[in-house]
Amino acid sequence: MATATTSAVVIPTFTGLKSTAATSSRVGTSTVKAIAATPKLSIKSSLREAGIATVAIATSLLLASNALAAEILLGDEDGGLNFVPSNLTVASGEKIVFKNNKAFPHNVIFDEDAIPAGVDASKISMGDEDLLNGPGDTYTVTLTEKGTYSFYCSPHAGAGMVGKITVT
Ligand SMILES: [Cu+2]
Repeated sequence: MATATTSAVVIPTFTGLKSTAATSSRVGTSTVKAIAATPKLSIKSSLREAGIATVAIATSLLLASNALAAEILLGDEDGGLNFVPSNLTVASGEKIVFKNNKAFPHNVIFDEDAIPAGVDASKISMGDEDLLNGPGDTYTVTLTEKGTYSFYCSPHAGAGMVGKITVT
């Protein structure tokens, strides 16, 4: 009985707190609504982002196929005196870009004794005295005659900086 009396006293205290409880439950309801709405929004926006990403990939593939350029780095990542790659096959007319990477200066000289007959080495080579001095400097050449072309970097040929391109 004593326990029942105690709880009867406690009840009015809870009633007095009702307004506070109602306020906090309203806050609670709106919080739940906000949480429920957020996933819908994020699903929509992630679908939109996925769409944009697909478009971006399609565009970059298009650009890559239009460019038709092969790249040969001058100097490997460790500063070694190498063309990277040193052996490359390209299609006739494909643009070949030699790009300064490490351990420059470098240049690109085609070996007049190791290119297809009838091709003038001086027309596809840099000058013997010409050097690519700056980072990222490039020399671009286009080879149309099919066959194999040997080339070297004149300052570093003795150290083994030589390469070969096959045009098909
Ligand atoms: Cu070199």
